[in-house]
Amino acid sequence: MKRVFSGVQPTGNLHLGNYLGALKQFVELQEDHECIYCIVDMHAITVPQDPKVLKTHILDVASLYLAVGVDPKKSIVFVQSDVPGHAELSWVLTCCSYTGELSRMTQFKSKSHNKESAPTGLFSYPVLMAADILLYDTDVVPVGTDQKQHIELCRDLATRVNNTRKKTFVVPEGRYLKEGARIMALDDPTQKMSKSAENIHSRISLLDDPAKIKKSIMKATTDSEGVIRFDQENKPGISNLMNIYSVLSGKSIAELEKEYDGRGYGDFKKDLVEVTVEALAPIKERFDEIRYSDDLIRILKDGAARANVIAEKTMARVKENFGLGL
Ligand code: AQP
Repeated sequence: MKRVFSGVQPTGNLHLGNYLGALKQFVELQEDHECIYCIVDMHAITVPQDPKVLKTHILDVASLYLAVGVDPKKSIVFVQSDVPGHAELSWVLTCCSYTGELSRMTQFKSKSHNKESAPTGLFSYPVLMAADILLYDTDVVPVGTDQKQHIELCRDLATRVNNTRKKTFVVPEGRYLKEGARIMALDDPTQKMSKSAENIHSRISLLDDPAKIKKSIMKATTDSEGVIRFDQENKPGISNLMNIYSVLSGKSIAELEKEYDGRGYGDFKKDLVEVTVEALAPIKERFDEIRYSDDLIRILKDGAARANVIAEKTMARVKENFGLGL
């Protein structure tokens, strides 16, 4: 069976982008793959975090994994900082990466705002991500298309090490969904939907109540043409809403264009509110059952122990091939 690894940062409540771009794939893949899903808390501290809030978000994200359908009987679910191999391998890979290639990462450029005071951790974030993946001899990494550049770097690092030392790593493949792979912000459809954006109406969080969902969708930026037609380049706002509608309802874009021919954005948005509320209701219900149950901590501890067994084997091989330790 091929091995799958992916993770999400506990930087806030997960939104539709995280769900449609990544989590939906997590659930599908666990049927015929050996899956390892991580809450990547060490990535979260690349920007300042309040420790109490971070702890809450770790448990929220873990509960949301389970609420959307990740099954701990089929998949390993754990918190990144509970397995020391992530930090250890990250340092080894840092020594194999070039400052030039890291400077070209678009996520670093957009998050650092070109400031000299940008944290070094933000700069080396993609190396830690490569370590997360390579630590588990991962074959497949399900992520949103925004992570393509980081996956390519991970492949480059693995290949570089394999070519200059003994074969050490499995070179993984990214797995991106065609539809819903990139969900854009509701207030600015040229930016991706993001957990940490200041405007809460830029995103639909999986735990939003119906009133908040309604407000965010009804306020969403569209255009002045008033025609429901998919055109990513010239009509990014309505195209983003159509994309969300299509993935949540299972209706194709062509079906939506036909159904809303001659109707206005108001009508379309009202229906999208209904579709979204309906899709998220069962997730919220399961989240409430799991979040404060004793099972949650047990599942995460058990997941960390299972992940650690695999990680230790990889680290022994890495140390051997790099000549580290006794
Ligand atoms: N807008 C998006 N559309 C599709 N997929 C997305 N992902 C994130 N945003 C979108 C995918 O979700 C997974 C987890 O992402 P992450 O939290 O680890 O990092 P991120 O990409 O930086 O997500 P955010 O929401 O934008 O977080 P912040 O605001 O903290 O930086 C990844 O697979 C990602 O592709």
